[in-house]
Amino acid sequence: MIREGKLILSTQGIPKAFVKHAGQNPAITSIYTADPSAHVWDDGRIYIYASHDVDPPRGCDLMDAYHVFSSDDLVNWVDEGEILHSRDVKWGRPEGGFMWAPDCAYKNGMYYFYYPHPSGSDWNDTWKIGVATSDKPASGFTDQGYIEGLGGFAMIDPCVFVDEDDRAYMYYGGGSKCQGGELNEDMVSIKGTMLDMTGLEDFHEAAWAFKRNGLYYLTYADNLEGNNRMRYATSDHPLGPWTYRGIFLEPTGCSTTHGSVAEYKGQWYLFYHNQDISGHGNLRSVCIDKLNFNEDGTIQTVVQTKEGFKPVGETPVSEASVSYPAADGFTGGGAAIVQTTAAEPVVRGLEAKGAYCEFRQIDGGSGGRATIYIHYGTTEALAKVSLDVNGHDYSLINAPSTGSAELCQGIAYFTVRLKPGSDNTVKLTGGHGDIAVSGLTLSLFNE
Ligand code: FUB
Repeated sequence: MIREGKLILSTQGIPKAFVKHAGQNPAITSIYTADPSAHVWDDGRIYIYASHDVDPPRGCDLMDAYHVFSSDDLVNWVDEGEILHSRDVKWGRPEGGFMWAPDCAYKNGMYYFYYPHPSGSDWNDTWKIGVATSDKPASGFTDQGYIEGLGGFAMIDPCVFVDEDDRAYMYYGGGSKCQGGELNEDMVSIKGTMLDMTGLEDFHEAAWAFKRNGLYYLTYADNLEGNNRMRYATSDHPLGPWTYRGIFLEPTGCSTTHGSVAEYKGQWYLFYHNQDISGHGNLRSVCIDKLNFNEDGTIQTVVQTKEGFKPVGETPVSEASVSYPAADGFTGGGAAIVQTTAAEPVVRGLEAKGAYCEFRQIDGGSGGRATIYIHYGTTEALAKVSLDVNGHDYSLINAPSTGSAELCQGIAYFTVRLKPGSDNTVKLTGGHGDIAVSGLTLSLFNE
């Protein structure tokens, strides 16, 4: 691998060599993501606000932070990085975690990020709906506290729908109860009181509202034991009463189900999660499939595909990137840089616990967000490496099989924060399967 020119300065570009020309499900694989809320904003891009399942799993209590992903073609997704962590929530549960299914809305030049989080150690009885705001869709969010005056039941899974007349409505609920209400102009308080949403059959959680051809839709997860499905209801009014319409997503194989619906470039899609990569109900992955309607507005059962679909537009390409080949790395703990029969040296031995490869003097430009692309190869169904940047333990990164541990044709990526200048160290630690790494490519955001 050769170092190519200057650092990437595009916010949304993807290094050309990594642009995918075919889709797949799950659509996001490098980290575990769940509860996708998809929105198309004025810049023409589509954004997914997702929750993050922490690996190794324990339960939904460990869920710590939210990542945003953006795309122009629904196949190539930019990891915009973490936008909020439970440690940033001053009013939140002291033990952290429990950052469950979120949503985002835009109004008057501001993005409002809504998320459910307990305010006390007794998590089940202290749910609140927090709000963080930013003037940008995928960075710069600051927590503003929680919406006052709500409560009395499982207040999870907020969804905010802004109607064509600019009035905004919030829905939430779990434990078989769904409520909705209108938000005030400030987007952080409720006009009057929340109302029970009537007419839904077998509501469990995961409310999502949208409008198509003047008809309002409310979708949600049902209570099917161990295998929730998605159902929906329609109404002529944003707050009902609702008419139940049926099931449109059959079990995905995951005990929870959670979805959102958005139209992008003339086609409607369902964003949902399954557990296909991990086989574990607390390590979920976002999927995208087409959502089709009948003439009368009813929704056809979604066909869950492995192959997804072709890109639906052009993906901006980054013209410059910086690559750090394995030969530049410093290894230890049993890892070593070896010359293979393939063209480039690779780091091997990463299967040993504690084995690592460190890339030093990484140029962070003027500092800020940077996507780290890891070039890897593995014959394991799912290998992993642990990513540490400047001493901060970011995450285990998934590396699904590429069919070869010598040719490093796989790419796994994650967005981190770098310091200005070149005093940055990226460390990959193994111990999670036999994986070869041929280097990193770095893409700086233009903040
Ligand atoms: O991800 C945590 C919880 O699981 C969500 O809030 C629910 O909708 C279910 O997906």
